[in-house]
Amino acid sequence: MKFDLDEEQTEIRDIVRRFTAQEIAPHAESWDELSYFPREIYIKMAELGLMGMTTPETYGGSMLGRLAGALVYEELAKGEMATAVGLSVHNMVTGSIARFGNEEQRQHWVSQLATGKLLGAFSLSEVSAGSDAASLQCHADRRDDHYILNGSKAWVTNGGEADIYLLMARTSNGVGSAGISCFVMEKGTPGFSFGKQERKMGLHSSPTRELLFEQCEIPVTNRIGAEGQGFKIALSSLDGGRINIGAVAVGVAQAAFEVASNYAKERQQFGHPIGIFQGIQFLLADMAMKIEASRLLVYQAAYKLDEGQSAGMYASMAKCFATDAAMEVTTNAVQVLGGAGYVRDYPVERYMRDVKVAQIFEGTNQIQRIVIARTLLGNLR
Ligand code: COS
Repeated sequence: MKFDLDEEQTEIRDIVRRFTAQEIAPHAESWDELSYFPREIYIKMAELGLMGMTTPETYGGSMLGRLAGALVYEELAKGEMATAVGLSVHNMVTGSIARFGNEEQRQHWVSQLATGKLLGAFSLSEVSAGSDAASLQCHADRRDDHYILNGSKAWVTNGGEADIYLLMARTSNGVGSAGISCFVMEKGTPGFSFGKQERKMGLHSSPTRELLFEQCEIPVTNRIGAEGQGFKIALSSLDGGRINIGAVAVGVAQAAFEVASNYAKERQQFGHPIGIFQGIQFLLADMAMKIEASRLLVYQAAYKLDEGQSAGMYASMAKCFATDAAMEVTTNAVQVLGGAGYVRDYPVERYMRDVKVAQIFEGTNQIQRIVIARTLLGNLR
């Protein structure tokens, strides 16, 4: 067992670190202030091979894999969480069509997504179906060679900006997960419009939008996988998405730690740098300890998924632990900076506002604990 990055992993990390320092970090504050979605950055990320990280090279992807992906998300999130999240969602869509789509669908969509010509969004949740995703109501009724879609979807990351929406809808009247199918919905399809843009606590440069469907016609050829397979496609895609979010949380937490520890070395009170006081030292020690533990859990889950091992529980552990830790770390970073941390002169208040949602999206941390417990104990009834 080795705990060091190999040469290729180190190179990927360093390339993305430089990219983040040059292209993202200098703009993070203004993007947040202006709620600006930096589409141009996605074109540049495509040039680095980041838009198809779990997509084979035949379809324009780089197939870097989950572990290298974790390094990428961590580095990006140190600069700005929103862009890292947008990229994660895009890769979830690209990877899922590559994995569950047929050859024609891969040729058509994956190649354009992986090369950055198209941007992807993932849409499972509805206003009345969040944690209980299998209760979703948006329905697609089959008519000959197409489906008619009616209903709405909620809280869609990249919503409005994305060209392609990987969408779960009910195709049978039955309740529960078995009646759900997966579709590719293209922006501009008649009957498909966007509802309200959410006004959020943080992650301002990541658009979160409602999708509305009224008698919207989708060709049967846009269905990914068999009828009834949609819920499994969604949850299996989320296994990877949850690891990405764990990695994003590690990046935000690391960035917060760095600001706090530098501040503790410089800020003078009572005639000393405040880092001399145990009240501050213990906060920083706990922050560093939890970041390291989070990183190891993320790497382990990513490794298992790369190796084709059963990774769902490990993905949930990584996501839950890393995002809870990041919330604590960013909150304590604000505490170390005191008044300077609460105002916008330093980025720690943004880190704290942004990372809160990581305990909520891609499955709340309560849902992650359910997944972990069910895996360990079985689905007790
Ligand atoms: N990969 C593939 N299939 C999976 C899976 C996974 N990770 N997890 C569950 N499944 C399958 C199950 O095996 C089951 O299949 P069978 O009926 O053939 O046995 C089916 O999916 C239904 O699973 P389950 O009975 O566990 O579904 P529940 O309705 O009880 O829901 C939870 C399980 C609560 C864990 C699920 O709804 C969930 O993760 N909710 C959170 C949703 C979420 O993350 N939303 C965020 C969206 S992105 S912002």
